Amino acid sequence: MIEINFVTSNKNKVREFKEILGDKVFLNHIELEYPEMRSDDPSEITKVAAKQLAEKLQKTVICEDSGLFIKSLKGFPGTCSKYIHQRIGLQGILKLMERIKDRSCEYISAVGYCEPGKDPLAFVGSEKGALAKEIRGAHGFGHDPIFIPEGSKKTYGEDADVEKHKKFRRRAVEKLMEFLSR
Ligand code: ITT
Repeated sequence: MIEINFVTSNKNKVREFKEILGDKVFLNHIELEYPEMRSDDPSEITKVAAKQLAEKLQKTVICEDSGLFIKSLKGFPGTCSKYIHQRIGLQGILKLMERIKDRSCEYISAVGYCEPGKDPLAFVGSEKGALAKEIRGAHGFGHDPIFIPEGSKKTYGEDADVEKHKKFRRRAVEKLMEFLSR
């Protein structure tokens, strides 16, 4: 069985990774907050973090940087998603979008991977969608109650099986699995 050390402070991410990986993988959660560099590119952020964590812990690790990129706001909040979510929340984002017609957005997950002494890698998954006009549903976490994935009328917050259906994280984690099973 493959064993993976996942460094994250976010328990929701652990739950979703477990759902995607099923019983093929033992996911060892290392609960740790770590500093992230400033960049617009989630791959760059997660690679730098994975390298630092692998050297610090002397373990092969994965970590993840994810975020909501709103087209009409030129990609905001993007890699600042956590900070903005803590400061202005979902209502704050809806307010910023009040008179804006184009509500298209994208969710991106970049999974960083690094073995001690080696160069880091990143596996990226994304999913297009639209911002809801109001908060809908309480499933999932973070931006799920305002993100309507392409092809659906419901937000992820309205989907009781959101962990099974969320595509951006699944796409990134499946690329990681492909690499690990090579
Ligand atoms: P780490 O310790 O893994 O960094 P974090 O919560 O700080 O955990 P990020 O830096 O990737 O993670 O922050 C992204 C923010 O975007 C996060 O705080 C959530 O509010 C939101 N987010 C991440 N994944 C999400 C998802 O699947 N659905 C909705 N919102 C999500």
